[in-house]
Amino acid sequence: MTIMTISKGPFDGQKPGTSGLRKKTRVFMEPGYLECFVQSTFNAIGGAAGKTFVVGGDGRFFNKEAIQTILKMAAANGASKAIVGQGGLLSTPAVSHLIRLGGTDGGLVLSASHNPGGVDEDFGIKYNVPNGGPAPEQVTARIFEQTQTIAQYQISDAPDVDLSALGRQQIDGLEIEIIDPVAEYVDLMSSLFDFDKIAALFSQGFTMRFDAMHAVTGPYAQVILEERLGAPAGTVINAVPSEDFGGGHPDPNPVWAKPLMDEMMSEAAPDFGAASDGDGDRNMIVGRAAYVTPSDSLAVLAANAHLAPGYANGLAGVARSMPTSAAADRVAEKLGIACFETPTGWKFFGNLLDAGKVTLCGEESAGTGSDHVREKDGLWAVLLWLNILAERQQSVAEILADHWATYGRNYYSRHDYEAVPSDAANALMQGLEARLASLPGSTWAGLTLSAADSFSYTDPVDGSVSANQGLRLTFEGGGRAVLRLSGTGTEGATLRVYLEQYAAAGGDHSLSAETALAGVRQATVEITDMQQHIGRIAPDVRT
Ligand code: VG1
Ligand code: CO
Repeated sequence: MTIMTISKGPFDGQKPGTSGLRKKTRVFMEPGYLECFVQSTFNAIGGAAGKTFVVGGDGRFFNKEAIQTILKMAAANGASKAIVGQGGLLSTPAVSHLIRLGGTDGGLVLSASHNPGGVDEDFGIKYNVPNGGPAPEQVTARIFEQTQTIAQYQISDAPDVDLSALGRQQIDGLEIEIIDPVAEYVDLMSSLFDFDKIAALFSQGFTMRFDAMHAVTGPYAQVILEERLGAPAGTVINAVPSEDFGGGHPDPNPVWAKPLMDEMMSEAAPDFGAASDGDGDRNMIVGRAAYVTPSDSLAVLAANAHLAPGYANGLAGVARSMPTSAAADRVAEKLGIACFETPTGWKFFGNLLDAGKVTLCGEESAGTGSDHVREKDGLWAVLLWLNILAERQQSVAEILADHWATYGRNYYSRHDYEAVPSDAANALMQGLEARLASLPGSTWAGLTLSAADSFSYTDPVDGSVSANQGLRLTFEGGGRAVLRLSGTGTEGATLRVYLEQYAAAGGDHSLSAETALAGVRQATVEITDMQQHIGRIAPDVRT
């Protein structure tokens, strides 16, 4: 074992983000950088001695090298066991499940999620705690504290581990078990959903396209959809994980999954389309000529989850991140269950799930999940949709139309302004924040503000407070805009502007989102002095 000395903490100024640590890959490859984060994590949890960890990643460039480093550091820190996905692959929800299944001390996930991969793109690492979920703020704060003072790390001199061979190996007293990344996850899914019913749907001629986006869900989707549920070969496309995700962004939204969107809008569209992201925790749902926004998807799933065996007893409650539309709230109200509003990031759902207060959770950023794990879960959402489609024997478009007719429609879109100079983005946010109290009652682009505040969350379980979680502008007539800065970007600042407009049940639900949201958008551009602050009002990405 070698004790390496670090002269200067490489993390100066790096605060914990929405989801672990994300940086350019070359930064992670700098000597001592990854090591500093891993040692700080071990230190923050009272050391690794005697502990068991799950380790895996989404297969992006530097995944295998990072895993070798982590295993050698776990060995040198006295950990007793590491459970590793074969080839270094594990989806984020699979890691969460394995942590829970084995009662382990947590896991390390190598991924920058939906960000592109490659030597000049992004890499990331996050620590998940023993409940299977992302480290809560108290834990990420302790990791950050450690990075500020860390002076050395411990690493084994053992040769590289063979990540391709299933079974057990040893280095320096650390037992390493290489497992099939897919098997346990498939068992979990088959315990929640009616696989026979979904298989019958496929055998009736129901057609589907699942775009794995060259990322980690390819092997999972092939086993579940094609082998277990009998969907024809070719249902899953881009199924082999590649180090640079085929040169694309493994981000399941209409912009980055455009080939799938084009197919679903074409004459030859299959009945159902879906995609997942780099690490398999996000999902996109699209029917023939019917894109389902993530906020609507959460609401439809909440309204119909009881049709799947795993949720036949109904839901304890639902939770959504604050910028997610209020569509799920209307379903919760009708079901007579609680609806919680949390800050952005899955870590905030953990306590609610552990306490049994909620069963389903979702975020507008294409994340949906339930109490089966403590992460959002892309394939889970796809399978719940399939189970519902098999039970209702209706198209996605029919289910959506019926949903809006019952609950009304929350038109929704997120506008992202990327690589904004940090100073300019901060000035916009601070300028708006300073004026919040004076805004209610004022009118912008014909819309009157009824409320304006900065979202602060008090965790109903442990009472912890998370302030400054986004600025909210609420308009008379059912409009809302939310502004916040991304905590996962790696270049400058990303300003996210979330736009919503409610149209009541019985109203017109046939507008395009762009048309329905034009008023809220214009009012927001004016209130924030967007042009003056960041020099543009047109976003880079609209989802
Ligand atoms: C984004 C999303 C957020 C999500 C986070 C991690 O964060 O907005 O909803 O939880 O990414 O997603 P931000 O701070 O950039 O807005 V991912 O799929 O890590 O796994
Ligand atoms: Co992800």
